[in-house]
Amino acid sequence: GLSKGNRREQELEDIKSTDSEIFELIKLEEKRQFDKIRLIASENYVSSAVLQATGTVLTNKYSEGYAGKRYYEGQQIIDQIECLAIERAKNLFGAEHVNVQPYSGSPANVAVYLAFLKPGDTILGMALPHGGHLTHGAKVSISGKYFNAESYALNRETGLIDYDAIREQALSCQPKMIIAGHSAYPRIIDFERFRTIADECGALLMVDMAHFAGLVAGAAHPSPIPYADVVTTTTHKSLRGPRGAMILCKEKYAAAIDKAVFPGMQGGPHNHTTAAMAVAFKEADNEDFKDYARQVVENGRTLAESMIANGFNLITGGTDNHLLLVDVTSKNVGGKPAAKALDQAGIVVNYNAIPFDPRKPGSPSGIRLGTAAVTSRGFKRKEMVQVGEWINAVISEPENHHLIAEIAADIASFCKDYPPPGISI
Ligand code: DSN
Repeated sequence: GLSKGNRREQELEDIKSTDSEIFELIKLEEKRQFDKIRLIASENYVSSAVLQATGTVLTNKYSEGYAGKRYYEGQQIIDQIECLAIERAKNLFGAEHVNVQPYSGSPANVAVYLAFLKPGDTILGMALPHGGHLTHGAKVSISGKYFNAESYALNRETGLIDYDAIREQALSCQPKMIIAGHSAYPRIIDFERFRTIADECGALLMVDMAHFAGLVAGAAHPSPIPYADVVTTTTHKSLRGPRGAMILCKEKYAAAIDKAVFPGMQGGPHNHTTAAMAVAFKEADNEDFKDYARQVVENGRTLAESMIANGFNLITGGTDNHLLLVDVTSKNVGGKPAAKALDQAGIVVNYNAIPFDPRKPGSPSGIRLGTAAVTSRGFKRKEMVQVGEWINAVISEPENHHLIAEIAADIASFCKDYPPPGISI
């Protein structure tokens, strides 16, 4: 509302007088986030409450260690904040133990490896070009350099996870750890099946639920918690919290995980982020958030229908979560030029490899779409159908600058009716 807008303006007044360049850039980024349809599958709009928590004096405090066992004095308040964040995360996800200190998803994943693996140990994760993450064993990442990283592919015909093939591969390479989870897989993962495979070859099971954590919290997606030894997640994607991460695990691994995060990987936690996480977990622990999570999935289905009706080829033929992977080459365009044209038109996506992509990673066949951010600004069926129409119009004529300018103007005007959380312009 208006009062929130005024409050935010007042907060930014000090930036304006101290550093007009950064002030202008922040305002421009606010406007960009307001005026454009953000379909980046890993992004969202946090609430004003989460935003405010990140901009507090909590950023001033060092607190290496854990509540009751810190290496600096003055932790009377910080201990309470971190404990609140942990308790809320435990309740929200039904986890036995939670560490909320990882700076982001990549350090969280590496902390898990540090807790359980030695350099050279074998890990088995989803291949990066098939939707896995860099830290699931990609050769350019520390996870691929320090460990013997084997990767599983998706099924060539269906684009789906091939559990029988993973089982065979696991029994043959005997990984110390199997990693489930993804950055670009549009379907639900069978965590129980992964558990069985891990048990059969004596591996630990880690699930990286970063993309779908909000759907798990909102009961719109199965939870990996009962099946995995360790679950990692960022907090800023579908979960709609601040940029950060956490590790959830069984109590028997609590000491190993905590030691790996601090002092293994990190120094002082970012307390302003921890507080904002606590706020986000409170926001996620109610019926409104369940409605949000259901709507994210519903919007994914609607967008998938609209894309298919417009002649696009969706990897796996659809989606069960917030994410769509679209092969745009049927429209005689590559993923990168498609993404660039969409951005100019006011629809922000990323170009993305598709499984067994015949094109190079720098210029792949696909684009990735996600519905978490637009659902936060109130998009439903009608809006998602319209988004599909716009995407088709742009990708059908990516060089038509006149058309793209017209669509950009239409989208900016359309977006005025859907103010996102945290931004008032
Ligand atoms: N960068 C995130 C994503 O876009 O999926 C994953 O790390």
